Amino acid sequence: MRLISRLALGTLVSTAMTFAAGTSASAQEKQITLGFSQVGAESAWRTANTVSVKSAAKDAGINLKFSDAQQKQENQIRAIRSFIAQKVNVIAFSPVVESGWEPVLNEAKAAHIPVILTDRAVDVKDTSLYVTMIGSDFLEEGRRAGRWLEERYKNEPGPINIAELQGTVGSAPANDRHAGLMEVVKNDPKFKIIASQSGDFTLAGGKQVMEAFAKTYGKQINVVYAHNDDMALGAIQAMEEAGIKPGKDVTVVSFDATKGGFEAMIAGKINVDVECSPLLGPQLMSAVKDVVAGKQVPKRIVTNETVFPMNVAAQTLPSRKY
Ligand code: GYE
Repeated sequence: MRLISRLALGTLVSTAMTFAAGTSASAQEKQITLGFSQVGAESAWRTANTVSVKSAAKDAGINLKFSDAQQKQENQIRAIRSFIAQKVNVIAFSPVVESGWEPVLNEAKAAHIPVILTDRAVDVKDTSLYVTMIGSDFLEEGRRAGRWLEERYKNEPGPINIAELQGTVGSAPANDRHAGLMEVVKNDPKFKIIASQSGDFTLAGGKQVMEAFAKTYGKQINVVYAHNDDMALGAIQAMEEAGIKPGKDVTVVSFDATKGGFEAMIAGKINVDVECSPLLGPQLMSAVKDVVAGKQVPKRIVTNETVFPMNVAAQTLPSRKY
C-alpha cells in the first residue's frame, strides 16, 4: 500500500512539475519586451534611475532593451524609431526636453505600441500619444524651495540676490523648478534673480557657470539656486576657489537629495535639498505589465517626496537609497 501511494505521489509530483514547466515555457513565450530610452548619465540621479530601471526589469522578468541618448533628443528619437522597428511591446522614455515629440510619438501610435513617460514630461497637444507619465511634480519641487527661502529670509529686509544654475535647457525639471520658485517669490520684491544660466545638470557645468557668476557678481550673491545636486557640488568647488564660503556666505539650495547632496549638507555647504526620487523602476514595470494586460492605468503617477534642510542630514543619510 505504502509503495503504491508513494508511487502515486511520485506521479502526482512529476505531473505537477511538468505542468509548472509547461506554464513557465508559455510565460516565456509571452515575455514582455520593453524598449527604454534613457536621457544619459549626466548626474548621480540619472545613474540611480538607470540602476532602478534595469534591476526592476530583471525582477519583473521583462526583457529590457536599454538605450542611452547622451542627452541628445535626436538620439532618443532614433532609439524610439528602432524600438518601433523591432516591434517591442512597450516603449518607455525619459524625454530630455519637453517639445518636439509629436512626429515620433505618432509613429509609435500608428504601430500600436503604447508609450509610457518616466521622470520628465512632454509638451504635446494630443495626450493620447502616451499612456501615462510616472515621475515627480517638478513645479511643486520649485515651490517647496521657494517657500523654504521665504521662511529663511522672513526677517531680513533684502534684497536677496539669487544666482540660478538651471538644468538642461528646455527640460521639464529646468522649466518647472524655475517656474515653481517664481510662483512663490514673484510677489515679494526683495527676491531678485540676478543671474541665470544652464549648467546642463552636470558637475562640470555647474562649476563653470558658478566661476563666471562669482567673477561678475562676487559677494552680491546671497543664494545659489541649483537645479540639481551635481551642479550644486560643482558650484561649491567654484565658490571655494573664489574665496566664498558655500552654506555660510551664500545659501545653497539644491534638488534631488542624493547621497552627495547629503554629504555636502553635513559639511555645512548645502543648506536645503529638495527631494526628487529616481527610484522609478518598480512603478514603471508594474505599469508596463498592466498596459500589456489591457488594464487601465492612471494618466499621471506622482512620486512622493519631501524637503531636507541641512540640520536633518546627518540623521537621515543612513536611510538614503541613492
Ligand atoms: O534632477 C537631475 C537629472 O529629470 C529629475 O535630471 C531629473 C533630473 C534630475 O539629471 O539630476
